[in-house]
Amino acid sequence: MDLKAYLEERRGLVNRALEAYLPAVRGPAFRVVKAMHYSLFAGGKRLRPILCLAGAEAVGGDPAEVLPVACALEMIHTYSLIHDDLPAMDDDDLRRGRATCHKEFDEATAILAGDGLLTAAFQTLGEAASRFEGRETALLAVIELIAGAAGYRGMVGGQMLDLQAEGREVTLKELETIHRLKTGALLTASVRAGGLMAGGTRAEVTALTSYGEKFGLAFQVTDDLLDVEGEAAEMGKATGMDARRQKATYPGVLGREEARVWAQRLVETAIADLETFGERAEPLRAIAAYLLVRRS
Ligand code: GRG
Repeated sequence: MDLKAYLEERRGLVNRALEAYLPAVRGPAFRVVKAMHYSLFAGGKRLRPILCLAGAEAVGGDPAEVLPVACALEMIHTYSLIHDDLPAMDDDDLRRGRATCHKEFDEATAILAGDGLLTAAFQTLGEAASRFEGRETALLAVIELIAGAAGYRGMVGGQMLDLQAEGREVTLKELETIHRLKTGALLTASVRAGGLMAGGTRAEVTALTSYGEKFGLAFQVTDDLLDVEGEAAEMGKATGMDARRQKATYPGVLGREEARVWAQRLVETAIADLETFGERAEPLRAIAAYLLVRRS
């Protein structure tokens, strides 16, 4: 399949929906909404929403129908990047090729923009109830799933562990726990939510979850490799930061070559999880394979 064309089409779909779900930049709290727009429309890959649409497609659903869920996932992801870049966390100046939110606005506005996006995500999910008439139970399950993946048992917990691990040696097992929570949980929830919302069977949703878990780890291994080997201009952020912050990484623990082999194995096993879906999972297969060649 033509993955580039597929991703472009999906990105367009998601971006138009995000424009519709986010409040217009006006009103008394103009400044915080402007900061939310600034970070959300800074040109991210839209990987989580695209995984959500592809999860729906794999179980035979209409991807357009799950757009509110897909957009909520991107809002949560963008909030996490804004907060991650703050001086109290990673203290980064560059994100998605432009100044980070706190650099462009100020720290307080960036904190509020993150809070605004996180809450807008759940508002978007709540407001979507009228679209999912008869499927309210699935929507509630998806809301619970996303809250769990984003919260202290998922991304927030992983971020805590990651910060605590800075400057000390970690085992491979610890590293895996950090990344399963910090990045893997929301990626897995994305593809699972698409399958759940589109009416996938229990077996299908289990297969998508297993794919998502391996995909999440492979994403992190390749992200770590890009931090060592990638070009800052292509990445839209500074590289070499993990070493500077004394962060534990896969290339650091395994060595670059073994990390590459590990990513390859994860991608292969993720793709093997999709056997039951046939042709309909072709986008999920192609997206997983793309992890091994991505440059941003
Ligand atoms: C602040 C609660 C809280 C959590 C932050 C996701 C995260 C947790 C931190 C981001 C730090 C980081 C760079 C992690 C590596 C993996 C990652 C999430 C990369 C960015 O995701 P992409 O590549 O970004 O999907 P785009 O910009 O394309 O959306």
